[in-house]
Amino acid sequence: MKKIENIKQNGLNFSRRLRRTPFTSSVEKCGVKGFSVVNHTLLPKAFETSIEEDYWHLNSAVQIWDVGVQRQVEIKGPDAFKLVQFMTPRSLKNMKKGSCYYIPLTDETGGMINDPVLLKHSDNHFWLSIADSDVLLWAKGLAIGLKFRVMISEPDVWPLAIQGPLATSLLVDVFGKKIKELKYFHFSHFEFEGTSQIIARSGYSKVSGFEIYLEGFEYGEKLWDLIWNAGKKYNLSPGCPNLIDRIEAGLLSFGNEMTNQTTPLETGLEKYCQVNGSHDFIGKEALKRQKSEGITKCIRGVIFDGPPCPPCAEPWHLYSKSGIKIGNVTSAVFSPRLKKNIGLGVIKKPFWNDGTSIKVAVPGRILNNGKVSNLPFS
Ligand code: THG
Repeated sequence: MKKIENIKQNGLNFSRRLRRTPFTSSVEKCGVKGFSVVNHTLLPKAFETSIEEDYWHLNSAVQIWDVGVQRQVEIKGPDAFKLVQFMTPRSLKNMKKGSCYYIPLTDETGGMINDPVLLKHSDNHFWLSIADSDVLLWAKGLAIGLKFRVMISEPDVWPLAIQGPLATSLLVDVFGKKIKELKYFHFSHFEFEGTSQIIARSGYSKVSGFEIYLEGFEYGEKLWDLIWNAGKKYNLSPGCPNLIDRIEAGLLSFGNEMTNQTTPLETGLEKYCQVNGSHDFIGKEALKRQKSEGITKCIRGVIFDGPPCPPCAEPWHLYSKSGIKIGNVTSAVFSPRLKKNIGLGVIKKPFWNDGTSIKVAVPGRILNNGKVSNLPFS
């Protein structure tokens, strides 16, 4: 019988629903070892090197990350500001054109819908650079229901992150000295192949870096190759958001640390919320109530003993010293810098204070001793 060649028995079964990015062919050439799926799009998860080697490299050189999964939801039109403001507890009143804001989006119960980076092009033109949930549908539903005059779409825009201490030197070589003038969480326009492209100083990492919002799928390979070749002298390597770096930095991942069952007050994102401010937003009543009553659980760091832990694919139970169930770990990794396992998770009041002794139920192990930590891990 003829062998069917195009069905892979292990791993992801690719189809058109799992969208490729303009950089997928390039990461395949670099020997990508696996993908995750975010926003129905492929996210490289590993290359030849270990996550620990990647972590040290990210902290000492520069990496190129295909983060095309960070899809944009474009909101344009006379009511664009009104709609975006109505979607978030964060006040956008003082937001300037050319700046980026990290904003929680909430539903009517105060639960998180997403935690995008918002880019302001003008008063009537915004991009939401989203984490893993269908914000396009939520925004369209709201706009239709509220009869707002906006056009909402997913533009042909694909972020490519350049992260690491040598990122500035590399991008100065490619795009010129103007790169140095970019302030953190601000963006500007840069020329590439006769097109104008947006570059921001930002990224899903605690090291410094940039994100190029490539507009035009067809330019993907050209842009990758240009940076790849210029990067040789900086020891550039292919990479992806690094779990050790992300957990150490306390950067949250929507779908892991938070879902629509968690409010921004419970995720440590209160500094991005003006719950009692003058602007109206979806979930305001619920969040005002929660703020006045006080939260009973919150996302915290945990540090725990034992050999390097396996990946946290399902919540691991957390117990108090006396054996009470007090929460769950939702992301965890061994930190080679702290020489301990570290994780992020939801912990109930009053067990959430820095230094509180806890026990972590890592699958297949005796309970590991640990303690609660402030974020970011120091
Ligand atoms: N970049 C872009 N889009 C994104 C992400 C990104 N979309 C999905 C996901 N990441 C959204 N989540 C985050 C989480 C944290 C940060 C950015 C996006 C972040 N936070 C900084 C911090 O916590 O130190 C500062 C935020 C601020 O001061 O406003 O960078 O990475 N394009």
